[in-house]
Amino acid sequence: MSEEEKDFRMTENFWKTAPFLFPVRFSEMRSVTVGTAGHIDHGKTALVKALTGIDADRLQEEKRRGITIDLGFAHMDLVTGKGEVLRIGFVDVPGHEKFVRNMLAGVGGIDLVLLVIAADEAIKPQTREHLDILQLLDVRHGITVLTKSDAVDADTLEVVRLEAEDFLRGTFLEPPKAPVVAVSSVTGVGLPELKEAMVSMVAQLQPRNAQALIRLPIDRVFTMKGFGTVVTGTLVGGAIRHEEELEILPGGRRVRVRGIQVHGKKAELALAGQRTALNLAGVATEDLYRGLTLVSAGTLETTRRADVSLQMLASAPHPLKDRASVHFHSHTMEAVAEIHLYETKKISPGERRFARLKFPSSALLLPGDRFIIRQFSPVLTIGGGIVLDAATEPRAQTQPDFLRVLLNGDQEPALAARIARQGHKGNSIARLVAETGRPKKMIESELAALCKTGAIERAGDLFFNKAALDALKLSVVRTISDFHKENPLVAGISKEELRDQLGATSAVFEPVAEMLISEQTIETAGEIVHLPGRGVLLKDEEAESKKTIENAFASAGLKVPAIREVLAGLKIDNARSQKIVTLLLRDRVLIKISDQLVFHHTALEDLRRLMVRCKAKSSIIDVSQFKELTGVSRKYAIPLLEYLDRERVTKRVGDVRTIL
Ligand SMILES: Nc1nc2c(ncn2[C@@H]2O[C@H](COP(=O)(O)OP(=O)(O)O)[C@@H](O)[C@H]2O)c(=O)[nH]1
Ligand SMILES: [Mg+2]
Repeated sequence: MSEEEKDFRMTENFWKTAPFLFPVRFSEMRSVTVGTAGHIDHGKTALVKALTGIDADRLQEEKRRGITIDLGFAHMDLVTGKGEVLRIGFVDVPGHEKFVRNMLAGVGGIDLVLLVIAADEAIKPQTREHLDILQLLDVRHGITVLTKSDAVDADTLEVVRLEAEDFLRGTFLEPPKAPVVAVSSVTGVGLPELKEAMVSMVAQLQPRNAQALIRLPIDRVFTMKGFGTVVTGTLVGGAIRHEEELEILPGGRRVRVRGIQVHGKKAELALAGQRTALNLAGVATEDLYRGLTLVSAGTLETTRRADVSLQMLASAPHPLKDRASVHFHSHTMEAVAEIHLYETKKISPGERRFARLKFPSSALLLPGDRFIIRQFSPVLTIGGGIVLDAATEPRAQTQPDFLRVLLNGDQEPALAARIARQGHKGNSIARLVAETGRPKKMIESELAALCKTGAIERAGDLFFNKAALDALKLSVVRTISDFHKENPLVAGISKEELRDQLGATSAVFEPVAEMLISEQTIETAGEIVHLPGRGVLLKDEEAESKKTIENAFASAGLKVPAIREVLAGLKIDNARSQKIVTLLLRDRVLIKISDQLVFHHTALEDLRRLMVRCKAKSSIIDVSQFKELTGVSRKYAIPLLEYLDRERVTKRVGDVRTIL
């Protein structure tokens, strides 16, 4: 049986038989996750054990070597002055510089940190590195614990306290806002004060959002006999129910929650902020590993690039060049990232810049996620930052101004910018949920507020930037208007062709067309769209007359009738028939070669071919030969030859013509 398994079984059996010590209703309980941080051997694991009675060094190698290699977990309940139970889950991290990557996987989801500084050693390299990491990850609450107080005299303890206060200045752990508590895990001195400080700190914490989308970054995977696959992690958002279907990203595998344990106790529900163990159906242990994330099924997407605000530590040894590769850590995930800087070729220690990160394989990242970057060799934390956008458009189309709006952090302008970025393609609620990782309800209410201001407009299921929608409407109207100009005798453009010419998807086209119809800017007749008062169909008589005229010329070949005679035979009045002739000439169905003579375009095309065949025998032709060849009289032959001269089919040389 593995160490994890023993641990899991122990709590499982214990809580099956033991009654709850504090029988309070679930809603009255607060659950928070507390992380340790600090240099190796400063007493982090001993402190967790002194507080909880649990040895978080669970691996045999850890016990043998007496050092923490991987994350350890423990839990306890604290009771507030008002009798409220606080469930505290601990994530004990390794302090050794070789295991910072494991430390990073642990601190991702914590609410509160205990920064441990041993009174007999004071500030050491990983005290600094861990504090840097905590600040870059935007951990906002914590307590500094001076451990091993029994190992030094009172004066030394005071000196270390002053040193610590100096070291913490300007950080979230600066006293007196954040307390510094001296303890001994050996004698127990200071532990009650530490617990008290934890209770009052937890009271200041904003509860994590249980309404948010589910996100459980996996930090441990193991198999339990009789249970199967078990994963653990700190639930950073949402609530997981028994029997719920979840999705594992990257990959998209669907799994079912067969059992839940929270802070080591069997539960029906896991809430944001809680240390959570899930027994999963539908997946084998071999297919899971630290760094994968369980999410609400069908809501989020993975990415291979992310736009971020990148902060270099002042202590970083070198500037970072554009296109540099670094180790990237976020939540429990670790990857290699290539850094593409915006607006600059290098980022110096202490500087903050926008950058695009590129990953060799898919990753789940969402706006607001904090990350750490470490250089390759020697491996060292050099910076970190905040993810602004993981649904990135090509870099050339990404404006730093867009990133500035996202960095600002206000949700409504950020949503408006995400909608504006899609231009005439619009943006949907489902896509905005996937882009931001924020719950649908919140996005819906923010969109409603934005619609009221007029900054965005809804069409069907899509939301558009007002200016982009206006431009799209205008181009719909222009396209129809152009169609009318080119096709005056056609009722209107088909919806399909219009959509095609606009290059719009039907999700965009249909609602926008509906809008224009209800605004009476355009009109429809079946599948045909036209502008009001335009593209009126020819009446039956006119359509018939048009056909008669065309046929009369088409069948006549070169021996065309006089227009007057053709028109005289029609049922319609002269004005209307003249209009039809004008349109036939404009559309080049009929071609006028002189004041009197009009031909069907096919007759003239035949004539050109005839001239080509004639040239094969002789390239010189005179008027009488032309008359003979075409069978037309002189009255037609002269204008036709002049037409051919103009068209550069023939060239007049004296009395004869050369066929060109
Ligand atoms: N005297 C004394 N020794 C301590 C105290 N806390 C831890 N230690 C010892 O310091 C060593 C390192 O402790 P550990 O908790 O493993 O440190 P970690 O690497 O920070 O987790 C162990 O030998 C502990 O017994 C303390 O409060 N007083
Ligand atoms: Mg340890």
